[in-house]
Amino acid sequence: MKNIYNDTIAAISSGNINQAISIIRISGPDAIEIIKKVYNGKIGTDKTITYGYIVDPNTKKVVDEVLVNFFIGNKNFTGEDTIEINAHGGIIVTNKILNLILANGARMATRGEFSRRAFLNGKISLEKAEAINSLIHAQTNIQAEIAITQFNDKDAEIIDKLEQQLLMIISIIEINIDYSDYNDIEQMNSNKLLTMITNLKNNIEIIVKKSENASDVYNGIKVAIVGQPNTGKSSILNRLLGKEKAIVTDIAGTTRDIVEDTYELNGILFKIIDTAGIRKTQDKIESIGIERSIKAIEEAKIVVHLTSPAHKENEEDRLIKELSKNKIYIPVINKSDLLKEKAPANYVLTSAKNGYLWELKNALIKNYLNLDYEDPELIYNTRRLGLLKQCINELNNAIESLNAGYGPEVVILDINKAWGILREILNKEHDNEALLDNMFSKFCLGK
Ligand SMILES: Nc1nc2c(ncn2[C@@H]2O[C@H](COP(=O)(O)OP(=O)(O)OP(=O)(O)O)[C@@H](O)[C@H]2O)c(=O)[nH]1
Ligand SMILES: [Mg+2]
Repeated sequence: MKNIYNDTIAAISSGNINQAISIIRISGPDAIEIIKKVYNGKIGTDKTITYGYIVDPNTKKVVDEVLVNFFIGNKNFTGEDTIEINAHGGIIVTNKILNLILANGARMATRGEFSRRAFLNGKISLEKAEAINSLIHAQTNIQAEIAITQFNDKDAEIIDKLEQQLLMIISIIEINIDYSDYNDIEQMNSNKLLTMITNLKNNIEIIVKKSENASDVYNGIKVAIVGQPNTGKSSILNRLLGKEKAIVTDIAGTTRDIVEDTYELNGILFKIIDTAGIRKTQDKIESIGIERSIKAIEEAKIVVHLTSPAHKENEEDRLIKELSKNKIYIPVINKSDLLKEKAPANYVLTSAKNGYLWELKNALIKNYLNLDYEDPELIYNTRRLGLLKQCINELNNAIESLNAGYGPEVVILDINKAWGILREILNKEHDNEALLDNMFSKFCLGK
């Protein structure tokens, strides 16, 4: 594999904090020339480590005592000469070394540029690059496990299977267009074709739906806590988080903007949003906050609707219910410590005051307990999911064309688009060779 860059990049790979060891990484065609200028130690061969000193070539002063890893050639992560300096981990020293390297011919790397080079040099797929990134940013065990499943591209199998089904459909249509005179060819029957396309579309829809559900868990499930002022929304948030994140007072209208934090329950990550209480108000700041509350409901997967004992449902509550259609809706009576009579059965009870939260926690987690994160049909990659949805659209177009009585010449256009999209998911070329191979192998045309 030939490298395509003519500049050399460098960055601190271990994070800019005080730590036991820090790593400065250099990658590109001049990596060796640059290290020679600043390193008093042996220049190693591929995959060796040598010991020495970083020395400022101008002042001749020793900057640090280091170990240097050499990855020479293209059989490494980035696919180009890479050098990693293991230094003593102080921020000052680490930055001094980086500055020396930059002063001697390297350019400061941009975010993710080493991985980007790895991808462009054909060392990792785009999906693997994304999986690495996800692993680094994983906040829960489940996220880390999912990220690792993405290292070996199992999506390819799913997409391949769909592609085979689509090729079968294309073959039937193509043959009926091109070879309609042959007798032994399965004649296209538009009802049969409709069934095949619809089945395939349904399959893809199922994959997309369960993948989106799993992706929500992967990315953090958005939960909006909403309700009338003073019902205890901020108190509930604080209790869940175990810290005083939002301001709590007995003044109605305390929270005026959304307050957000992540909360892990049984390995599942929730992004909890505390909102301004929804009510009619003349206060400009508060009403902006209320608009944001409404937006928070729209963006949330789960709506936790707080009321308090003796509260009668009013216009605002009805608005919240209306906005919560198609969401997981959890009606809650907070301040249950003040309850005088038995609460209605369909409500979850909480008391932020007493720390009585388990009913709410159960309700939050309930829908996510049975997800199988290792289901081989899950696709976590947003780009791929987006393309699958486009594919569904094209199949819908084909179904519409068929229903409107259009012939195979028209339907094939949508189907070919759908096929192109499936190929794009795995970055395959749109090649007709594969189509023809499939066509002839399945239908034995040459006899
Ligand atoms: N008795 C009792 N009081 C509570 C409970 N939860 C909250 N409170 C009190 O209710 C008042 C309002 O609490 P907040 O958490 O600020 O209510 P909020 O819904 O965020 O209010 P806004 O931000 O104004 O919409 C405070 O005085 C809290 O101490 C509870 O479970 N029991
Ligand atoms: Mg509040």
